[in-house]
Amino acid sequence: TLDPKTLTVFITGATSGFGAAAARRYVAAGGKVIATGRRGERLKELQDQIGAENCHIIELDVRDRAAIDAAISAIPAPFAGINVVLANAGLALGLQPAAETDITDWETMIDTNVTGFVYTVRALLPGLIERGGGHVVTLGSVAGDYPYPGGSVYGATKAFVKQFALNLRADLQGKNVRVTNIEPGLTETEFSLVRFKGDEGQANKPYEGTTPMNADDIAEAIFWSTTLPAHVNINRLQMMATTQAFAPFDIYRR
Ligand code: NDP
Ligand code: 8X3
Repeated sequence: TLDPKTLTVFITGATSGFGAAAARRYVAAGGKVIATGRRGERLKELQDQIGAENCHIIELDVRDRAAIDAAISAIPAPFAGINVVLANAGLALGLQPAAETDITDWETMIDTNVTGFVYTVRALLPGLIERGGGHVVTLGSVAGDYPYPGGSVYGATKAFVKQFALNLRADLQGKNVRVTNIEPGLTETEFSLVRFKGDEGQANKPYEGTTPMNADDIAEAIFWSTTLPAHVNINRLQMMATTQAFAPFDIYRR
């Protein structure tokens, strides 16, 4: 397997959930991380917990392309050898039927999960190739494969992420850059709190009476995929809570 001590991981969305858990996982194994996100105080807390020696932090909104470029060009030497990009920042907003949705929620999801996502990958990819290879890990979702009511734009952004990751892989043939799309289902993080705009009652509902996955479960899968022997590429990894499965087609009857 690949020695995690050789890894420098650029993480978007490291202030919470999967990104924060992944930062902890890599540093615990001796790797280095560049933890980014909009909430600077959260980044500072993370850095205080896991140590500044192996965790560089950058306050960053992925929707701001100039800020991403500036941040990358200012990365200090000990963190300059980025060889894993964890393009994780993303969100769902709302669960209303399409005709009733707030159009600005759709805009925010597209701007973050699609536009900010491609800004991140595009900005970091040339460096990975120049340094001889690496790994791009993207955060898709079961929502990118399975439709559900109210999931119109969120699911579509995750279908975009999936197809982008597959196309990237085709494009990177011979460049020694691995690409993995992690596709989780029900996982308890701040995801639901964000989706329901801070309404804790609504946010807790998806997890009530069941055992969802947690951020560490997903971080472990991310870590595993990036520490496999260099000749192995996980293309897509779909994960669900054991308590989550499939439902039959929904037939409308008069
Ligand atoms: P959280 O809400 O816990 O974390 C989301 C992270 O994304 C935060 O660190 C947040 O940081 C960051 N983020 C959001 N918008 C921006 C932005 N504009 N610029 C920079 N960072 C941003 O959710 P999860 O950890 O659960 O979600 C992580 C990813 O996994 C997302 O892409 C999500 O769609 C996906 N996913 C989640 C699932 C789940 O059930 N939890 C299942 C499948 C996929 P900040 O607000 O500080 O900027
Ligand atoms: C998050 C999982 O089912 O809430 O991507 O869309 S779901």
